[in-house]
Amino acid sequence: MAGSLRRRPIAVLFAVALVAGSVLGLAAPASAHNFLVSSDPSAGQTLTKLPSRFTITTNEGLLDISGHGAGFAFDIEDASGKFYGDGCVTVTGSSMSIAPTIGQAGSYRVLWQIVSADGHIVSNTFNFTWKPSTAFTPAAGASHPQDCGGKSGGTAPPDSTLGQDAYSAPSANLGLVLGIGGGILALGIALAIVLLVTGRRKKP
Ligand SMILES: [Cu+2]
Repeated sequence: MAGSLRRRPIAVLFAVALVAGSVLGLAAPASAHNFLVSSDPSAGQTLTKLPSRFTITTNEGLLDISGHGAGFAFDIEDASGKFYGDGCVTVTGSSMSIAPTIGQAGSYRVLWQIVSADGHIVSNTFNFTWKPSTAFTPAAGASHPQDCGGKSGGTAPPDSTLGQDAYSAPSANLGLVLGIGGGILALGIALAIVLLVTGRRKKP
């Protein structure tokens, strides 16, 4: 009798520790790199009219220490490898945008690079199709991405090691899944312990 009474607080502490651990596990993905949530144009979209800005929105606030987008890049590249726009990005909260400058109708690639809330650089690319529905004067492309007179990144490195960070979205989701899985597991263990302790107390 004295033995089971002594064991109970330990079991409760153990269960509390497990639940607390799983809650911390759930909180962990929130401090991971930013990841792309939406964009304009969106990946794979056929754009028929230019938006007021080309925009990329991530899951949380971006880190624009310089105040003029140092470390950020938002490049628009056509199928022949020409780049459009001055590379001057505006960072606002969780989004970055550029003035929409583009050439002739055709397929385009967006190369983007951001500085995450945690200071890490994340970059990736996606494609879209430009098919203007009304008469349009194409802008002249440049052979290299522009960097807004040295203020912005200008050279998003899609094939560099930095590009690996672009896969933070799946890993953050995996972290969330693991966190939820851990939470369910912890609750199961806590329930088993409670049943065990209750069962023991009923014994004569
Ligand atoms: Cu990070």
